[in-house]
Amino acid sequence: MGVFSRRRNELAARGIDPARVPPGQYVTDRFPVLHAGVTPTVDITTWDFTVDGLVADRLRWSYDDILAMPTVQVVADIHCVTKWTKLDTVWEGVSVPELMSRVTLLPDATHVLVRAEHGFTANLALDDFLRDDNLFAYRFGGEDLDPDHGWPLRLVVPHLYFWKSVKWVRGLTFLDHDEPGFWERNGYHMRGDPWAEQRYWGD
Ligand SMILES: Nc1nc2c(c(=O)[nH]1)N[C@H]1C(S)=C(S)[C@@H](COP(=O)(O)O)O[C@H]1N2
Ligand SMILES: [Mo]
Repeated sequence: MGVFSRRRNELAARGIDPARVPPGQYVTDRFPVLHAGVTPTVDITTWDFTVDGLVADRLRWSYDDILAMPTVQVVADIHCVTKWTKLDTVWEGVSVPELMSRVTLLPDATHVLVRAEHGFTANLALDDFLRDDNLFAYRFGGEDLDPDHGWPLRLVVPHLYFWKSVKWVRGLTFLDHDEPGFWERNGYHMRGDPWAEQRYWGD
């Protein structure tokens, strides 16, 4: 029996539909913590979220402004480039389309650079960013998001590898071109589709 059919049989024996697991991934119930640098200490009273670049008006929201926006719950499978997949994760927060309904993009905008604490960034094409399943999450599994997993606010982009799901997010810069973010400058793929195994440069 080949490695692929063995893997499919193992997943099926655990009651997992193999069609939910992208190539090269294994399923875990754990929730590993992975990031560059240290978990930031956040003062929520001075915390802000800013929107700039190719927008009609720059915007600045406080944490209370974010909490006052309508909430959504998203159940998503997440896929890390280090090969773990976690199924049925439950997130709550503000959907990207909901937040973006307050932003007027200029016609030239094609990409967004998501900005986070410590100068961390990740790039997304607008087609990948403006999706109904994407959200700015502040709750996970029915509880406040753990600081190690991105509290006070984390972008979740379920259809791409998890490094695009920026923890400790602080804002958005809209661009008329693609620009690599932190991990993308360090060898990770510009897009990161797990179903196409877009892990690293040249994939
Ligand atoms: N701000 C920030 N967000 C980040 C990262 C980071 O280094 N800084 N790493 C990314 C990577 S590579 C992964 S795999 C996931 C890990 O999220 P987790 O620690 O909640 O599992 O966070 C992503 N978001
Ligand atoms: Mo990662």
